[in-house]
Amino acid sequence: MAARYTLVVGTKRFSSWSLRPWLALKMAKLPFEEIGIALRKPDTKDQIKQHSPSGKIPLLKIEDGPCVESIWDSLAICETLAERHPDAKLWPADAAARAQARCVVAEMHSGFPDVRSILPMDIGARHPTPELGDAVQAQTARIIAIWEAALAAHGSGGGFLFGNFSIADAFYAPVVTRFETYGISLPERSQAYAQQILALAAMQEWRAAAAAERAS
Ligand SMILES: N[C@@H](CCC(=O)N[C@@H](CS)C(=O)NCC(=O)O)C(=O)O
Repeated sequence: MAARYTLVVGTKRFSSWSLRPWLALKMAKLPFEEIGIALRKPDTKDQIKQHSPSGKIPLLKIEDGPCVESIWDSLAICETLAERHPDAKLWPADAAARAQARCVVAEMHSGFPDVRSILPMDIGARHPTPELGDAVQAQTARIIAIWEAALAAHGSGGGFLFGNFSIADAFYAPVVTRFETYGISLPERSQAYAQQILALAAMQEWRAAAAAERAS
């Protein structure tokens, strides 16, 4: 029997970290259940602690026969899915492309702090472009350089960063929405890539759920 997956996610409007594994699961067509936790509430910490030893979400619960395990980091979840489902090709098949994809995912996972804080994810919303200091401008330029280089080398094979959808796209999808929300202009190829990500049925599903949260 297939393992049962439950993904614990935060408020869809804000939780950029949650969007990554959620999108990877959807794009890999892996069925899963969801537990949603409202962020920025007085009881958020307590709610998260009921699931996650790190006090952070997302977290993937895997129930496989008698074994139950929890994976509590967005990259660890994506790596675990790639390992358990090689047919989903969540990493590029080519070793050199895979190494590059891992580099850009690592950059996203551990970097761009000013983009995160000055351009927080607010999916579907439009806000005036804030004052972009030197750090945000440098980090934005680096993200665009990553996209341009990956798309130039691999994009013709499917329009994603490494051709077909990969974990790299899952990791940069929240940034795509930040650039849309704050009106950050992109070169043509990156703009086409951003549009392709935003048009994914899964992204629209997440966005609709975020809009429903906002209305409730
Ligand atoms: N490195 C973690 C970071 C996850 C993270 O920072 N999650 C935020 C929500 S998006 C969180 O759980 N914050 C706790 C809180 O809001 O109390 C990952 O990649 O999953």
